[in-house]
Amino acid sequence: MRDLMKIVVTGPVGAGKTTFIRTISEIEVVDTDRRATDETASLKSGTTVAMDFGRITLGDDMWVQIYGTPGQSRFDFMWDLLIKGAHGYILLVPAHMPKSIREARNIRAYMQQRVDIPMIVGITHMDHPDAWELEDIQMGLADFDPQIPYVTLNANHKSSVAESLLVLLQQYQLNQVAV
Ligand SMILES: Nc1nc2c(ncn2[C@@H]2O[C@H](COP(=O)(O)OP(=O)(O)O)[C@@H](O)[C@H]2O)c(=O)[nH]1
Ligand SMILES: [Mg+2]
Repeated sequence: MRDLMKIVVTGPVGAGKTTFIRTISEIEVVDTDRRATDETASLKSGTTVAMDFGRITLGDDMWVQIYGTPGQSRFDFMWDLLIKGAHGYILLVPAHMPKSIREARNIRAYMQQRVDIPMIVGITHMDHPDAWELEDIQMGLADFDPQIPYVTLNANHKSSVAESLLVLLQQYQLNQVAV
């Protein structure tokens, strides 16, 4: 029997959640991107309204299920459903959209009220000309525990996505040892 881990990828609209899962999943990704009809339409043409789902195999004995949440807070009932039973999550924050830092804080606060599981922050879009410096983003997310690892990644690059997942899995293992 393989062990099963459930990981959640969350973050504001446009952070790279759907791309992250598409980049790393071994199975064809189930995604529910729909044409955006509201304020997100100006950000991108499709947006996740329910969830993304993908899966990877680690060695011979583990499956990691990866769920991506919708970005908008009006779908926060989905955040609740998806985070339940998760072993850890990654909060993606896009470096080129400073406004999304507040949304990222809201998502984090929402998750923190529901679960106490390992998490990391993944900064995407660092290659964008308007990207904020990592330190400025960290300051924007000021109330975060200094123990939380930050990684920078491009959701389109497999090695970059794999590396962030590894950091999250390490956090999970550290947590297992500590309890
Ligand atoms: N240049 C660049 N584009 C990225 C990066 N991460 C994601 N993207 C792009 O950002 C766009 C939005 O990504 P998407 O996965 O739909 O975001 P979601 O709303 O969080 O699901 C897509 O066109 C991705 O290819 C990154 O680090 N750099
Ligand atoms: Mg999406």
